[in-house]
Amino acid sequence: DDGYRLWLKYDLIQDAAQRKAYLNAAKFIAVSGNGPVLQSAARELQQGLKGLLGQAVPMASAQGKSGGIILSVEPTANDSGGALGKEGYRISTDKNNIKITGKTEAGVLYGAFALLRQLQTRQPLEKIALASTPKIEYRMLNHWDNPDGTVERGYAGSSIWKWYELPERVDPRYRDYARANASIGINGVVINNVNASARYLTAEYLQKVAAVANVMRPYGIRVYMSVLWAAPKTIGGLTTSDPLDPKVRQWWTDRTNDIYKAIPDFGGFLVKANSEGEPGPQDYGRNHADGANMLAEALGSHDGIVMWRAFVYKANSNGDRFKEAYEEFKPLDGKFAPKVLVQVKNGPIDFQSREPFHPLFGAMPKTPLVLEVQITQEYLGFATHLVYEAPLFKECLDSDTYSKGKGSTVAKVVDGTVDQHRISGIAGVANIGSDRNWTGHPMGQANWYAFGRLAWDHELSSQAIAEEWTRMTITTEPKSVRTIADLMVKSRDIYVRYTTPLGLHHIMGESVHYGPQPWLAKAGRPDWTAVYYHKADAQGLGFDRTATGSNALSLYAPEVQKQWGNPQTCALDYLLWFHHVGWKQPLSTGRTLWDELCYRYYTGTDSVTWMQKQWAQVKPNVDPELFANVEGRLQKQYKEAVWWRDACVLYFQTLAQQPIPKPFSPPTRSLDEVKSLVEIYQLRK
Ligand code: BDP
Repeated sequence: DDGYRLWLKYDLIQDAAQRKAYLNAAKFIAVSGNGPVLQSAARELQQGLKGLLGQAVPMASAQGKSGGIILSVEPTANDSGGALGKEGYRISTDKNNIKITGKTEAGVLYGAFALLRQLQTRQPLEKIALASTPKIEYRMLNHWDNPDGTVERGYAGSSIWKWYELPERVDPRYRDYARANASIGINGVVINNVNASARYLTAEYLQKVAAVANVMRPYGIRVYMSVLWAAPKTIGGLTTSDPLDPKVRQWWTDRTNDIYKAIPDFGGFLVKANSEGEPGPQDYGRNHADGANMLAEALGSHDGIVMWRAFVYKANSNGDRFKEAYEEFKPLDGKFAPKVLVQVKNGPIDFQSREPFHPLFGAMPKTPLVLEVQITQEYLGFATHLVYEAPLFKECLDSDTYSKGKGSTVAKVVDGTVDQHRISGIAGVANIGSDRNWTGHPMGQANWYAFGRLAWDHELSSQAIAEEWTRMTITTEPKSVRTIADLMVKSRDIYVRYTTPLGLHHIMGESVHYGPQPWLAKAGRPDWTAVYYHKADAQGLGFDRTATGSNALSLYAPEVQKQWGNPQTCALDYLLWFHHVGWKQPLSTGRTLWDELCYRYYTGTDSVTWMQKQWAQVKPNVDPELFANVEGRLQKQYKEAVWWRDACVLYFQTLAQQPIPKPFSPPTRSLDEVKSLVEIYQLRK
C-alpha cells in the first residue's frame, strides 16, 4: 500500500456476513437532481461501495423500491429550526431506504462521505439516524506553495499544483485531493503561499487557477488566493500601493472583477502584510484595517471574504514578540469591514510544539477571528517524527479565554458563538505535497484528517478521531486500532518532552527549524535566536512574562492570569513560558527545575522506544510497506530525540552547573560534538 488513497481506501470488507448486511441496505443508489456536487456524491458512493462490498451498486430510480440509498437536496425540509444549516446533512431510515438529505448539494455530499465512513469503520446501518452540521463556516487549507513548485515549510515533495502544465493539462490528482478534502468537510483552499507572488493575479495565471477551481467546484470547495500587497506596483504599473490611493483601489477592484469573471465562485483573499519583510499598508503610513477594508471594498458585491493575518512583529522591536500582534491589532477591533476576518495563529509566537493560546482570542469581540494552525510539521520534526496533532489543536480550541465569562473557549470565539458573529473560519497550513502518499510521513495523513474533522466539529475528541482514522486507513482489528490510537494520542506530548519540556520554546535550529540549537545567540534579529526565549543564566531558566518581566501575561483575562501567573501553581507545561525559575527551585513534582528538566528530556527520549515497541506489536495487522515506512522513521526519530536531549542537557548544564541526576547517564558525547552536528544541518553550500 503506497498510501495514495489516504483514508478513502475502500478495500473489500473481509467479514462476509457484515458485507451481506451492508449489501442488503445498499441495493441501489437513487439521486434526485443532477447538480455537479450531487453527482460527486453519487460517484463517491458507487466507488466506495464497490470497493467495500466487492460488487457494483447500480444507479436506479427509487420509485417503489426499498433497500437502497436515496440522495436528495431538500432546501425547505423541516430541520428543527434551521439547525442543519447550509452544509449539514441528515442520514435517516425511510421506508426501508437510507436517505441522505441536506439543504444544499454540499450537505448531501458530506452525508455521502459520512455514510461511507460508517461502513469503513464497520458501524451498523440498521435504523441509521445521524445528523451533523459544521460548527465553523469557512474550513480552509492554506497552501504555502510557490509558483516555482517549491513549498515553504513543505516536507512531502514539491507542490501538487503543476502551474507550468495548467490549464491545458489538469493532473488527475487534483480530483483525488478534492475528494479527500470534501470527505472531511474542508470547503476552501488557498492555493498559494502567504509570502505571495503577484503571478496569480495576472491574466495568464488566472486561467490556471480557474482550471483548478473547476476541479474543486463539484466537491463543494472554493479557491482562494494569497495576494502580494505590492502587486499594483510590481505588475500594475502604478507608482504606489497605498490603500487610500484611488488608482490603487481601482486597480484592485478591476483585478477582483477579472478573477470573478474567470472563477465565479472565487472565495477571496488571504493577506500577510507588514510581516517578516512582506510589503503592506504600513509602508504608506496606513494600518491593517485600511488595507483589509480596501480589499473588502474591491470584493464589492461578490460573495468573497478577506482573511487578514495577525502574524506580525515589528522589525527591530526590543519588546516581547509575544505581545506584538496584540498591540497592533487589539486597537483595530471594530474598524474592519464586515467581510474581513482576522486570521490568528494558535499561539503568540509561531507554531511551537506547545504554546499558550494567542491573547487576541477573546480580545477582539467585534471582529471574527480565524484560527490558524499548522498541519505541516515545521517545528514538529518535519515528516520524520510521528506527531499526531489533534491534541495540540484541541489544547488551543479548548482553552478558556474567559472573555465573556467561564466557557468562552477559543473554539467558541472562533465559531462565532461567544460574540455572535455571522461568519467564522479556521485554517490549517497544509502538509501536502507531491509525494505519492501526499504527506511524507504516512501518519502525517492523520493530521490532515484530524484538522478537517475538528474544523467541522471541534467537540470531537483526539482519541475518537485517531481511532476513526486508523480504522479507515490502517486496520480495523480492534486491538491494533487501540494500540495505534494510543500511540498517536501520546505522541505530541512525547515530542514536547524530548524537545521543549516545561514551556521552553523556540530553541530549534536556525531558519531550517530542524534539530536543537539552544545556544543560538546571534541571528538576523534577536527574536530569531534561542537565548531570547529561554533566557538561561547562572540563576535559572525561562522568560519572565509577569509584571516583573515583559508583563505579556497582562494581555489575558484575570482568570487566565491567575492560572499562569504564579510559578508555584502554574501548570508545568507552561512554566517557562511565563517564569524565570531558579535551577534549584523545587517544583510540584518534588524535583528541582534542573532535575525535572533532565527527567523530561530523558523519559521523553525513552518514550520513543516505547513508541517503537507499540508499533512493532501491530505488525501482523498492518500493510508491510506502510509498516516498514513508519518503522524506519521511528528509528530516525529515536536517534533525533537523543540528539535533542544531549544538545539541550549539555548546553543548559553549562549554566546550571548541576550533574545529570540519577538514574540517567550523562551523554556520551560533548557539547561541541552536538554543536557540529547541528551545523551540518545549517550548511547551505
Ligand atoms: C513561520 C515560517 C515562515 C512563514 C511564517 C508565516 O517559518 O516560513 O512564512 O511562519 O506564517 O512559521 O508567515
